[in-house]
Amino acid sequence: SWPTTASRGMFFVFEGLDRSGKSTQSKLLAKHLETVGPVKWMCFPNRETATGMLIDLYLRKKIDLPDEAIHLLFSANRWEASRMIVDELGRGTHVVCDRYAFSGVAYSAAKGLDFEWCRAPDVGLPTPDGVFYLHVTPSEGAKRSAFGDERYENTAMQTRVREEFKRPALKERVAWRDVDGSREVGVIHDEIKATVDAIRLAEQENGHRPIARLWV
Ligand code: 2DT
Ligand code: MG
Repeated sequence: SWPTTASRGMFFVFEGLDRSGKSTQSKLLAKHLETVGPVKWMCFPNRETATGMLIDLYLRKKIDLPDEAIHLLFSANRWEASRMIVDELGRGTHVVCDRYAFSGVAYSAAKGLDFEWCRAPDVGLPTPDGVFYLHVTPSEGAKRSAFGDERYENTAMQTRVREEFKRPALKERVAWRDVDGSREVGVIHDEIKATVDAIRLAEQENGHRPIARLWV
């Protein structure tokens, strides 16, 4: 595990398909946590870094890359931020993140890459204290605004990714929570807020656990 101080921040991740409400809910949770302390909101891919610029070009279909190569870039994009995440948590800052390694594995495996091969490069990253997987039914998803033009934004791909997100190996030693994302924004937020506040209270009472390494 990563070395930490006695009172570290908590690390929460939002996962799900495109248009599942991750950005909305992660920003609402960040706002809620700001009432108790410093918060850093982040998202993956982070398109601003060196690897992120290549990922952005790939997603906007400006460049092509082999499936294996783009998979490793997505992982490298997280490793670029891993030290910062650990440092922020160590300083007592809560970290809220829109997508993480779970998207990394689910999207690449949905393209046909071997599941265990996909998981390997992300093994050892900081493990979140909670993952909220926002799921919407295909029919609810279809009701939401139309897909954009980026790679993966089509029904066939989303259907395959949905299946990959169900794999138990994705959730091994991970505090994974399925959240019904078909409901109203405020209802979903209240449920997540209650869960997060319970996790925070338990951590305060039992003493903070060190930050574990993902899938180790
Ligand atoms: P956004 O629409 O959230 O910007 O994501 N993706 C994401 C991967 O294929 N691998 C990853 O590791 C991550 C983090 C999901 C852009 C797309 O990139 C996909 C949708
Ligand atoms: Mg998108």
